Amino acid sequence: MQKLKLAIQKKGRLSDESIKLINECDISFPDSSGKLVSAAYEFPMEILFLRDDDIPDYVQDGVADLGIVGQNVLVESDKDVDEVIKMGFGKCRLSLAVPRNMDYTSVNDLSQKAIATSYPKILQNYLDSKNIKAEIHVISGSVEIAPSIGLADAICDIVSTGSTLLSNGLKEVEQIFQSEAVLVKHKGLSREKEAILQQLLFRLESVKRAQKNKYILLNAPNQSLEKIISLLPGINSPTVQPLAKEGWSSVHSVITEKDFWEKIQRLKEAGAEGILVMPIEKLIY
Ligand code: PRT
Ligand code: ZN
Repeated sequence: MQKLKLAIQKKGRLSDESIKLINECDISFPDSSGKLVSAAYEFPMEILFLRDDDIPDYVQDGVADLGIVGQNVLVESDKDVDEVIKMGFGKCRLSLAVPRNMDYTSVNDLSQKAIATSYPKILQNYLDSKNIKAEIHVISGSVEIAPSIGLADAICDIVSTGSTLLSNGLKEVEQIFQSEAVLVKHKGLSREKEAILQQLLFRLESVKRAQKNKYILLNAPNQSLEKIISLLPGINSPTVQPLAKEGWSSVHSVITEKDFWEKIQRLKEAGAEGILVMPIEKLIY
């Protein structure tokens, strides 16, 4: 039987989350430390541990069938692979930043300036779209120090919290690209591998859906039941069971994480008591 080869980052910001998500799909594999490849137990899959920059290339060439990689790396690599799903982690943005004391009003201020980056293609596309000519200096690491050592007037780099920019005396002036980790696949997988991928996607979707939802249990006075149920638009209508206590019911439902605290507040105001909220492991429709 063929095995699906999934490439993930060996060591870095995407490694732990990638492994966690695979494990939550009930796919486990032996300790990977120091290894290049590890075969999963009880699922036809092998995990390849690579540098993130190599993943698009390996997937394009079919050395790996699938890969988990940041969209920033994927787009910059310009490789011919298919994006399958967004993974929901590794979120960041690629931004332009300038020294804090620079008078900046618009991106036109960067015309004829030197910009340091590890993402020359994405930056060039952005500058072209704004009709701006600037000089791009490609550097592979510590881009944020380029202005202070006189190497560039501005930088284009990954930003997450913004604290790296702050501590280097820079300010973020334009967000040019939003990124998160994505699952990519080789074009032209065999039918057998495509079938394994569908099994993997089924599990991934149910895990990701579960992460976005919570199981909620509460006690409601019967006279408020209608109001409380209207606040709980779950996947199905909520389960309502009478409590031993006269005039009260227990209500079970699934609610989304979005506006979670606001919903809880409204449930309380409607008379709900003993609200219990639990994580969901898998959610299958
Ligand atoms: O060794 P390998 O080549 O595999 O790893 P790497 O060092 O190239 O990548 P790594 O592990 O740093 O990042 C992997 C991926 O995580 C990136 O390609 C992004 O898709 C994603 N990601 C998410 C980030 C960040 N957040 C992030 N904050 N990648 C980098 N950063 C860096 C950024 O370069 C800057 O130096 O963090 C700093 C900014 O962070 P804040 O929080 O101070 O703004
Ligand atoms: Zn890298």
